Amino acid sequence: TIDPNESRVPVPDERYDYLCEYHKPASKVPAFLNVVDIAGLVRGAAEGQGLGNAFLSHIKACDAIFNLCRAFDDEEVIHVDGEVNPVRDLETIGEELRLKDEEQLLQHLDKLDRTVNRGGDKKLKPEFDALAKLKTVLVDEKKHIRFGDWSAADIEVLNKYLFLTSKPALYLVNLSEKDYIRKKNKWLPKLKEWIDKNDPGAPLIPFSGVLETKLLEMEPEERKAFLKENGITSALDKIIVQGYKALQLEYFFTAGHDEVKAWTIQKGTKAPQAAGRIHT
Ligand SMILES: Nc1nc2c(ncn2[C@@H]2O[C@H](COP(=O)(O)OP(=O)(O)OP(=O)(O)O)[C@@H](O)[C@H]2O)c(=O)[nH]1
Ligand SMILES: [Mg+2]
Repeated sequence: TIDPNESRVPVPDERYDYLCEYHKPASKVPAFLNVVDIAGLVRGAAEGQGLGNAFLSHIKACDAIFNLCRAFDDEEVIHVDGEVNPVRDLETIGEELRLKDEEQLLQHLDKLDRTVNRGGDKKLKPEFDALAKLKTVLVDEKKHIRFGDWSAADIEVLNKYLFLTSKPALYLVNLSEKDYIRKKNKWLPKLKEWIDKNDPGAPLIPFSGVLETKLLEMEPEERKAFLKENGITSALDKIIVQGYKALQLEYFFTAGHDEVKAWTIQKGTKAPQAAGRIHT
């Protein structure tokens, strides 16, 4: 991958399917998740190794990050670091994101220091203080920003800068078809342990790239039979639904003969405001 690849995927929902089935509407609008596939981060990416710096702008524009790692062996598929080791890969990715934020944060701090402390412009003092507080977590403690304890005022500053490590992460683990079917892989317990320690509560989703490709190539009947025979489901729906959930969005439906439509709102929006989305 060199340039980012973007796709807009409908969020699967049985209730939506039911409404469409029931109303047979002229127009159907499900909820969508935009997914952008970017080049993998190698060690040193924050300093321009591999495809380097481009990832900053690519990730900055997103609201959550899928970290996809490899847990299948295949002599034919080389790994940049030689051996397959997804725990090391998650460490690498996490550290490159942190380093990129560190670089950005120090730049902003330096600039604010010049205007606020040396230039005497006190207007931006609260922003300087918030960034200085961020520095303790990100640089001194070497932690991702989302694990800090932030006040409402800090969050306002955070929202302005869109730091990479403030975004929620999900972990996708690519298994061989065999491991996915038997639901067993030697890395899964280690990855679970790593996530519990480094990103508690973040979703860990095993899938199999080869298997999903194979499923997409099958006819619907054949696919159904294959899934049933092996006692498995495709992981795609789960990946999309969990990805959408990470965005802190939710949706409600309007349904009728003309249209069945999902309306997206921020989680926690009250009904009158939600209704305002429709009646504009
Ligand atoms: N066996 C196997 N090979 C795979 C799978 N997914 C990808 N590959 C192979 O791995 C190689 C790299 O795949 P990509 O999908 O380009 O990997 P990537 O991580 O997106 O790479 P970058 O975008 O360059 O960071 C290709 O030769 C693929 O055919 C998989 O699930 N199983
Ligand atoms: Mg790629």
